[in-house]
Amino acid sequence: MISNERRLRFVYPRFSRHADVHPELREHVPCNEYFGGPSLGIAYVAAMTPPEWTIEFRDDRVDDVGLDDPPDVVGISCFTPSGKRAMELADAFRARGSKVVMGGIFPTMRPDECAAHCDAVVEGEAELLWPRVLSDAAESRLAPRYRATENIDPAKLPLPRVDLYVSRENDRYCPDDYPVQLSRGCMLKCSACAIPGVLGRSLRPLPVEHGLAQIEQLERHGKLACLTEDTSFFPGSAQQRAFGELLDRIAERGTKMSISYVGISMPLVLAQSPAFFARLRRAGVSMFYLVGGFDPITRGAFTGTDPKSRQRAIDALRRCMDEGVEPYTSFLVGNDDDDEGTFDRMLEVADAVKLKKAEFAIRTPYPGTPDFTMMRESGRLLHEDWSRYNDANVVFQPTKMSPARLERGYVELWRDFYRSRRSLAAESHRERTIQF
Ligand code: B12
Ligand code: SF4
Repeated sequence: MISNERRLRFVYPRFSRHADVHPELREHVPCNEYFGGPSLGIAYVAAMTPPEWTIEFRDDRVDDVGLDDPPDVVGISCFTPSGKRAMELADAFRARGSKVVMGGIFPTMRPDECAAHCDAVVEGEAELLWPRVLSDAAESRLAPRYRATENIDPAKLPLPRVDLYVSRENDRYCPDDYPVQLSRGCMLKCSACAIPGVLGRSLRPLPVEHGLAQIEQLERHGKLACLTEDTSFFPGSAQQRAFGELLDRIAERGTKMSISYVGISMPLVLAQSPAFFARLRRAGVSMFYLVGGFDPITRGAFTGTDPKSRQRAIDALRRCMDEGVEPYTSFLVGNDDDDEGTFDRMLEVADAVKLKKAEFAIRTPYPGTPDFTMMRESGRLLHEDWSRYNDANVVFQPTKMSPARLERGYVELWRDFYRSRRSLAAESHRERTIQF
């Protein structure tokens, strides 16, 4: 029975990150560990919650999730790295009488698996479904599955309730920034990406006003915005025009910095015009979160057999520097054409351009992606322990080296890259903060 009080608690389950899996990174890397907020999933779903519900939020990475005080309904949001922990928490809350609803990337991709641990799974974009899920819960008639069959009109999206996230900050956990999304879904099918399967196969830009309102909301909390999706940059598209307009609106408001970094891929850096970089600078953007080795073009850059791609990677990095935007680069290792020489080739490129900060990630075939299907069908998955699907473990059989060699190469990349960058330790808090 749901109480008259109608207590709803959102839970963001914990997961292991690079340095949790490889604690030696804390010695090798002379930087602060960036400990970002949760994905915007809970913040958006919370904003669609009818007013008769009292909303609580617990971040399992930093909070007690409150098993001793079970609410009427628990809404758990997870992606693959936190999927296993999410199912454990779902079991624990159900055993204490709460109704448990799971949503997010992992439940969308593995609904049957999650359904065995909760009362209802919400698949896909949840905004339009959520009020019905809650009224069904209140009337004790929750269906086991809810699947999004239509996407919300971006013009009707409410502002995400990031106040819930900020409310859990403390001395140990206080992100400088929170994510801001400027689009939903994607029409491309990059082999390692789960987004088209979760948020839809059309790229839907959010109104410029909505992006700006998210940034201003964060400013009111004293926070910066990280714009993490490169889909805003698709050349010539409505997205790029909207993104340019957003930059201009930010610039018009004065000189205060409001964006910590902007996510982009190497090919998209090369596709931008000088005028676009000027707009970025006017809006105070001084850092990119640049992904290398993920997209089809730079995937060849470190294989030793594709000098054109290598040169394009160098050009992309130099372009950022020349245009005054620091490329904080995330290198992916473990692509099928990577061999034991890939690690050194990456370091050579990083050193050739005098790259200041980088992170390294192991290719991970996340469920629901074309990569996962290919690996599973060809018998290359080593296991399906989702807690180890987090870019810091090798969960598949590489083609040109052993799993152990790939993992060692990844740890050595962190060590060797930062060996010659110890002076970062003396830089400002912002300059020496990275994700690991
Ligand atoms: C922002 C972001 C980051 C930022 C900031 C992290 C942060 N503070 O969120 C940075 C760059 C630091 C980052 C890091 C990582 N990320 Co990230 N990140 C994203 C990104 C671009 C946006 C997340 C977001 O806010 N989405 C918007 C919300 C609205 O979408 P959503 O969560 O899916 O929510 C909707 C539905 O799923 C559902 N829903 C969600 N929760 C719930 C809960 C309930 C109860 C219900 C009913 C419904 C529901 O409704 C929501 C609204 O429609 C996504 C890609 C993407 N576009 O989603 C990748 C993504 C989530 N990241 C990913 C990964 C792997 C990571 C890392 C683990 C990589 C690594 N090892 O370094 C780290 C983890 C570090 C961390 N989080 O601390 C992968 C996840 C892969 C997977 N299949 O699980 C993604 C999908 C990228 C990709 N293209 O593959 N990330
Ligand atoms: S990686 Fe980016 S471009 Fe590729 S499918 Fe995902 S969201 Fe689209």
